[in-house]
Amino acid sequence: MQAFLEFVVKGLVQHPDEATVTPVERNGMTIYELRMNPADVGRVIGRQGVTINAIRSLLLAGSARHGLRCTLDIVEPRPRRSVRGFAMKIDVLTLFPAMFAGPLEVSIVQRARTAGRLHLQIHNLRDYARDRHKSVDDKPFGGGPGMVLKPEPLFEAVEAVAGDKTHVVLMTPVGRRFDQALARELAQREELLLICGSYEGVDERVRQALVDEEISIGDYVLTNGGLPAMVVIDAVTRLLPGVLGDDESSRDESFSQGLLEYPQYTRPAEFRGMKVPEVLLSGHHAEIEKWRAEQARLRTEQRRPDLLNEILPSNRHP
Ligand code: 21W
Repeated sequence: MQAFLEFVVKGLVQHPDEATVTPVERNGMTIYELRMNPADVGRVIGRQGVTINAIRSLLLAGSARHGLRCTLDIVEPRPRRSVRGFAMKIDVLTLFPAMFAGPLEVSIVQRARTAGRLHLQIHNLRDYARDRHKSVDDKPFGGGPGMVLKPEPLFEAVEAVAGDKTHVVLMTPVGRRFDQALARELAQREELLLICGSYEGVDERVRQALVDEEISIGDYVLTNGGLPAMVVIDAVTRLLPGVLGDDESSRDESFSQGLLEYPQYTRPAEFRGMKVPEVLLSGHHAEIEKWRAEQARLRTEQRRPDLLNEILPSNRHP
């Protein structure tokens, strides 16, 4: 089986000499760990995970015939600490790993991963279920609708994935509201483990014993904590040293100082009768700065007056 997987993976990647397959036994199940050049990870996952899922199907078909249980995990190389220092490790525990294919494999987050600044791994909670049916949830004690995530798989998973320094976060609607200040706090940590709640919630003992902090992304009801976890990962990744260029960074900074963005325009100067404000075409830098500051304040007053009394006294109305 290992030889077969190695053959398939080496055929897919651009650096076949760096691709390895290692079988690891856990809970009576074999997990084949794939390691490869970070640049090849996207290739092995494939668009929307089609490639990795096809390999998993082959594996499943092959193993069922021999009465074995096995699965496949892509293990990313440990961050190279030498690359001017900092790399953050983020692990995610979810029942729906498929949700995470896509958003975290493009744009700035992908760039951070390939640059070795972000070491991200998605873990399937079901892999940590020990019983024959791999159950991860059960009916609530005391009755009521829906299901509650069982403690056993969550404890097993957190104990397997988290280290001493890991900050364990539960994504839950009752958590602290996520904002830029909290993103900055999290970006200071070395290792995060994001647990995605789902269904009707998780057994309270998970909160008591495992969780350091609970986070919500806002007051609306989602299906599970997967999207919120991706929101946190995106916002935190932008703040890691070396991820954004100086240009992008300073732009971010001015917009997270408490005012809304001023209106932006690009060419053409007139489009379907709509003109770009004259001042922006003038080349007069001081005037442009003044106009932008006014617009930012005006917009903030009209749309988000709550922001004006927050964060910086300099934002306050004179
Ligand atoms: C939705 C879980 C509703 C629980 C006790 C009795 C994570 C989320 C989520 C979800 C409930 C976040 C109950 C903003 C979100 C998340 C799934 C309600 C019912 N409890 N941020 N009955 N919005 N959502 N539990 O939905 O897990 S962060």
